[in-house]
Amino acid sequence: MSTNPAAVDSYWMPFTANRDFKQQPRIIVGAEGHHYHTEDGRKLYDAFSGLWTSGLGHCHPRIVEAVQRQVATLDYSLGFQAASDKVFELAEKVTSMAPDGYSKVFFTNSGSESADTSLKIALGYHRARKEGHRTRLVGREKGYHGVNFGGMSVGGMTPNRKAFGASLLPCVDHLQHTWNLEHNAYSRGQPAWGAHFADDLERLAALHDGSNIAAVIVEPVSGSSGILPPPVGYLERLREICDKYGILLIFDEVITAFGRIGAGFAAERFGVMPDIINMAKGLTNGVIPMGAVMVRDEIFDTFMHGPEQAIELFHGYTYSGHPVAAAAGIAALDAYVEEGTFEQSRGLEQHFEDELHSFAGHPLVTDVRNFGLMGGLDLVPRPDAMGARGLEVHKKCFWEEDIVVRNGGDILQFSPFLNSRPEDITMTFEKVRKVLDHID
Ligand code: PXG
Ligand code: PLP
Repeated sequence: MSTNPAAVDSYWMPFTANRDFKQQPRIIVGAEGHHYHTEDGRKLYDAFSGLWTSGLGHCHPRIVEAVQRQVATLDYSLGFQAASDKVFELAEKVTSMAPDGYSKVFFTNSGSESADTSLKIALGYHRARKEGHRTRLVGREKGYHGVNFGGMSVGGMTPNRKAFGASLLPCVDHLQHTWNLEHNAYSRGQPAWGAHFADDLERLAALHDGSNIAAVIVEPVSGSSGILPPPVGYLERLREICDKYGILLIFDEVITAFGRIGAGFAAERFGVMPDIINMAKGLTNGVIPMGAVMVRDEIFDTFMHGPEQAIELFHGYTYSGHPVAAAAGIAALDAYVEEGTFEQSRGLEQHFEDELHSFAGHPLVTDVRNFGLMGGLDLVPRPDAMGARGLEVHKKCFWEEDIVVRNGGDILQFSPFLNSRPEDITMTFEKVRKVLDHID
């Protein structure tokens, strides 16, 4: 059976070449474990585990059952001034999984909403401390914090910004990105060179005075812009400079949280504690949309002033703490712990790294980067057709090799399941090699 053309035509797809797609639509009708089912009856291996979302695999029985039970018990509950039992239970599970010192979590519905929420919390925190002059927000080139106005403004991916240029938030600066081919091409894991890129924050503190900067937001490992692990010592240095000037440090862990880099959070893996941690995706294993913003105790406490009956944070979404999402989150977090998922993910890292780096020296590949179970392969762009080669690899993988490989322009991105079989990681790269060996 195939979706009727009028239906295909009606949908304006996100981050998609719509006209190209509609010539030969790639439509998925089912999923199970590590595979998707297509409407033409094929089974595809999912080498991107959703969109970084579904580390435990698709239709995980425990999560499916929890969602089915919850939707029949409490389909929706208001979340303002009253809330479902499930969201409190999830809050405790999230904070228990976190390093010490983060005991409060706010719920959103996506990573983009988490970005905007975290920036608002940072501004509100400073104002509550009578430092309302701290209004500047600092992101980083090549950063991705979603598509809402706050996240887009602090984000640093040119295509996501340029069409909306005049409408970005004011009072935003960007640190330099840390990618450097000359020094760090084909690094395995964290590059040894580049901690000094963090000193770019000193430049901004000198320009504006550090006392006017509210927060710095970075992905501990950049994902969307092509997997950029932090140089050794970089995050530590950023933390030190933030402390020196009283600037809040926000880690956007929408991709890195929940096992993608072999720990509950990147903060734990790197041993660098930010003030605020954003998450989404793996929080529910992608099953129901949900995001969250977790803060250090002191940030929450700072808001808890004034009359007790007064609202402390004028912020929230209709679906903040949705009971069905919360039920999915509880089941996902229980599965991570009981199945030893983070340890399993960590155990796959070396094999994944070795397979990925076997592309060093391929004539179409210019750089290879990895950290945890995040991997990027840079392809040589076709002259005058940026992104065309990457998209062709995605399409050939889909139609000819029965695997889903994600391309961000000419960068191929890999996000294997946290519970992958090593032979499936090998199989993924064999298929990618076959495609790369046969395209121009
Ligand atoms: N922050 C980070 C670090 C992200 O990776 C978001 C915020 C936004 O989350 P939402 O849920 O609003 O999409 C993200 C999302 C890719 C890819 O191909 C990455 C994301 C989304 C879709 C594709 O790398 N990251
Ligand atoms: N627009 C209107 C007119 C609304 O009433 C609301 C919420 O009540 C929103 C936007 C925000 O929607 P959400 O809370 O789902 O983000």
